[in-house]
Amino acid sequence: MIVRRLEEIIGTERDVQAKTWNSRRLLLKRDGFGYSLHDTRIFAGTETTMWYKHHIEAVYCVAGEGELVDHETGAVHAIRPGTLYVLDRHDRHTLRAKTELRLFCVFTPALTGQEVHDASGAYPPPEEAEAKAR
Ligand code: 9YT
Repeated sequence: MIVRRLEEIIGTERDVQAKTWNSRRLLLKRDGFGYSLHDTRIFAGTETTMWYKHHIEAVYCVAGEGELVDHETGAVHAIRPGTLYVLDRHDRHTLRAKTELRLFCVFTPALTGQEVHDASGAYPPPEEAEAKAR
């Protein structure tokens, strides 16, 4: 059994900072489950464009208000507590946070640790991230 608390992760290497977000990575590849689980904050007033070419991400909003733009269709979806979205087609998307968003995110395959977005908004493929983590 694994029991972990957010307070134990804050300020460690599992607490990853980017310009528009901060991700507390509760479960990573090395934990051995095939998925990673993150407690993510998206900062108020920011816009983040992402494109997970090598991962599927499921995102569940538990706090905050924002908007999700689907670049494939142009559709704009309201994000509020209780909203789930799944990027099951590696969809390019932009997340706008009106207020700070708190999102629980699950990635498959699991992230290895320190991934931050490249210029296209992607994370590297698992093999590449693994090589960097060594
Ligand atoms: C919602 C989203 O994709 N935010 C970017 C950070 C990502 N969730 C992560 O690495 O935890």
